[in-house]
Amino acid sequence: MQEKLLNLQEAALSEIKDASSIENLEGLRVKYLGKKGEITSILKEMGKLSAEERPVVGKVANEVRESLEGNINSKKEEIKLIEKEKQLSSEVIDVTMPGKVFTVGKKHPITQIIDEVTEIFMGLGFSIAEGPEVETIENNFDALNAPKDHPSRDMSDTFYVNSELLLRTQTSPVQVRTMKNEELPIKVISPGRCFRYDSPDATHSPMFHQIEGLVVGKNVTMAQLKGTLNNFVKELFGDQTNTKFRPHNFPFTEPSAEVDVTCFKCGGEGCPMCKQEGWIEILGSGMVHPNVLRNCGIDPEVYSGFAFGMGVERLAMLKYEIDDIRLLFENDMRFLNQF
Ligand code: 2NL
Repeated sequence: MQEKLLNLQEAALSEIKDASSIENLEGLRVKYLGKKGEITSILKEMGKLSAEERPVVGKVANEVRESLEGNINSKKEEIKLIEKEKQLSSEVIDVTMPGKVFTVGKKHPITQIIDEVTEIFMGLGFSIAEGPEVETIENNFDALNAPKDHPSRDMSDTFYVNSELLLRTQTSPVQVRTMKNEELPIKVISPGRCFRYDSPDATHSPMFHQIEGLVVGKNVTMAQLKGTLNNFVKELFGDQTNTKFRPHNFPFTEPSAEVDVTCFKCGGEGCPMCKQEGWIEILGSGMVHPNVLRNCGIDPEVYSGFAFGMGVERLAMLKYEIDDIRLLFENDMRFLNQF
């Protein structure tokens, strides 16, 4: 029996030595040391031994058990260590590798101009009004005193959505909404996107931006319009900038004027930028037509107002000397990053 135990020990130790996983070792523990294991079954035969042999075999059996237990445990530690090292080497971080480059974005030049202009008018006491890009024909044309046969109403000039709705062709419907819904006095500017059925070329885009302004109250005058716009252009283009008001015609204002500013490139001397005129046109303006006030529920006998409007793309093209409006909407970062 002693020999049986020693053979068993030899076989077990060799199996333990070759074990490759914790589960493997657990299987060996059950096989040799478990309740139904091989040592137990040998010990069950102890009854057949003489009284002298029994303690000797018992001692050997205990030694075999202890040696197997010890070997299984130390092999277990060894496997744990190897697995840990494997994991560590597979999770290694190369701290010398270059990081991902995050590019910092910037405002689109159109947004820059809108922010700059609205900032100036906020400084003059205006608040910002916004409205939907899909508008009613009423707010976009009728309320603004546009004659029923005005060419801008044509299907070929305006994007109609259905018989009542269209894509706004200017931001004035925002001010119409303000006059219809808000308390007087009103002092707002409305920056936003507009749409006209134009084929794109160097100076036209079917989608563009406008900033319009509106002041309505008691005793609002053309002198205040001129003062406001003089303040504005001096802040935008510099203190030496002057304005020139030229008579014009808009359906929604009477009288109406187009506004030129001193050429900011040559200071008025005449240069290619201003086509040798010394002046550059940047705005349309006028006193709000009495019909418009009436259409918006305001009594023109009691109240008056001035209004103005400018094209944001035109301002951006002048300021940054861009010669093709389409460049602004191609979203080529090499172009946009210049501003
Ligand atoms: C231009 C001319 C203009 C207005 C816009 C306006 C709005 C209301 C009533 C009266 Cl609600 N007028 N807006 C007035 C004059 C000129 O814009 O050349 N824009 C690019």
